Amino acid sequence: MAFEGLTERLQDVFKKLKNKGKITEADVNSAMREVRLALLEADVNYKVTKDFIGRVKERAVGQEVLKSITPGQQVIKIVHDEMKTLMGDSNSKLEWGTEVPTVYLAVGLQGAGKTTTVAKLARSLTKQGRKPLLVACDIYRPAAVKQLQVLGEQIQVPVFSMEHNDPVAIARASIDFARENNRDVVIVDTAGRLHVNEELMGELKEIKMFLKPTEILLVVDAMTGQDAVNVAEAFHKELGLTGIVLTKLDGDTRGGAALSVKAVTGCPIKLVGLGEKIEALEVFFPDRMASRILGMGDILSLVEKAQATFDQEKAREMEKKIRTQEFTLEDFMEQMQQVRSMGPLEDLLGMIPGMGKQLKGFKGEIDDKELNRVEAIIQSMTPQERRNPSGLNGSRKKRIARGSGNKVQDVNRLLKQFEDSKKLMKQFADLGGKKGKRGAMPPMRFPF
Ligand SMILES: Nc1nc2c(ncn2[C@@H]2O[C@H](COP(=O)(O)OP(=O)(O)OP(=O)(O)O)[C@@H](O)[C@H]2O)c(=O)[nH]1
Ligand SMILES: [Mg+2]
Repeated sequence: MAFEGLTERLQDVFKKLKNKGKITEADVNSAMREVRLALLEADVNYKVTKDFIGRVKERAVGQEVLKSITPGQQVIKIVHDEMKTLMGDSNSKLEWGTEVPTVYLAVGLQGAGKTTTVAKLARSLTKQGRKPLLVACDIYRPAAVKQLQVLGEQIQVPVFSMEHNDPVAIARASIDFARENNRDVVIVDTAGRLHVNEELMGELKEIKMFLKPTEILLVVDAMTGQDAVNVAEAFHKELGLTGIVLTKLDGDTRGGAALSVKAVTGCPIKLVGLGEKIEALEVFFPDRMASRILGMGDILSLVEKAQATFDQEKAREMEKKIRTQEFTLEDFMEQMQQVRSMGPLEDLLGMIPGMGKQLKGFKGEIDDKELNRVEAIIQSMTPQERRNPSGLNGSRKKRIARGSGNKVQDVNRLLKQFEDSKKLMKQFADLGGKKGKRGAMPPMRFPF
């Protein structure tokens, strides 16, 4: 999980505050000194930190906070609010242009994640029913066009490229191509450079002039901390960015870029990259990010992730099976695999309030071991046995245990858990049906 160092330190500070019935101005000051150090250590910009602490203190030492019944909680809430404001007051959605096609331009330094990001974005827009066209304007790195083509193929989005031409000409031609081929959004991938330089800016300005992009998105690597912030400042000055995409947040243990870049540049973070996989792109929500940083979890993102992953059609089918008690071990396994495809369990659990800290120690173990075991057991059964597990006798159980490298007790435990969750799900399904809320997926109990 990203930002764990910062989260832990802040939680320690808050624990002290929460444990106090009464809080004095001195308590607030000493807590804020610690928060300040934690932020600086997380590589948050010095001035941003200073202003932030100033605002929190000003609000926290007010009478109504210190005299309230839960002063600790109030202070934490102020920190949360201010942290949210620091990252942007609301989430900034990508805009649509007034003309078709809408144009998005991705810019940034070498290796920041531009090409990956444009492909992720194209995939996500496709899912929303849009028809994107990817445009390969990186003509400098030999394999760059190929890289985009491979990604385009993977997500079934056309890629526009031209050999022996300059980026500006390619960009211009791509608009005609998009119109002729009914593509309503053009996403342009550009070349990176090692540093901000005139050559790069000149080229990008020219592309900007011809394309008049609705969004100019700077892609920066969150792991580079304050360097990312400096890069953003330079690009914003030259190009007038509309948004920032923070990539590699999955590997960012500190959080300095996420917390500083909006405050320093005035330009909002619009998207975040959370992994190398094509689906690892999320809309940036300042309030949810603040909650995550403060270790309050991120339930909303979790719910959305679940909705995006679960196949609605399948969910309805399952619900029907549950109602009619036709739910089998095969379905049970399928559901489990769906949850698995949402990403590492550790990440998911980290989004649940209060879980972040408890997860320390069993990183990556909980999910795979236990789920693998359950899958192995179910896979060792015949299709008939999976459909009717109550008919399993001792010798069959022994066979299944041996076949999956488990003990008979493990098989029994799984069967009991399956029956329990079947009952539980039936209750929920009936409840939902009575209230007339159909199609809602009943909660699922997992064997751990
Ligand atoms: N972990 C992680 N890796 C990422 C993320 N985004 C991109 N990457 C990786 O970063 C590396 C560089 O990504 P590219 O998309 O090729 O970067 P680029 O900005 O197009 O690079 P140039 O075209 O050379 O300027 C690749 O190995 C990506 O898989 C992310 O959000 N998380
Ligand atoms: Mg690239």
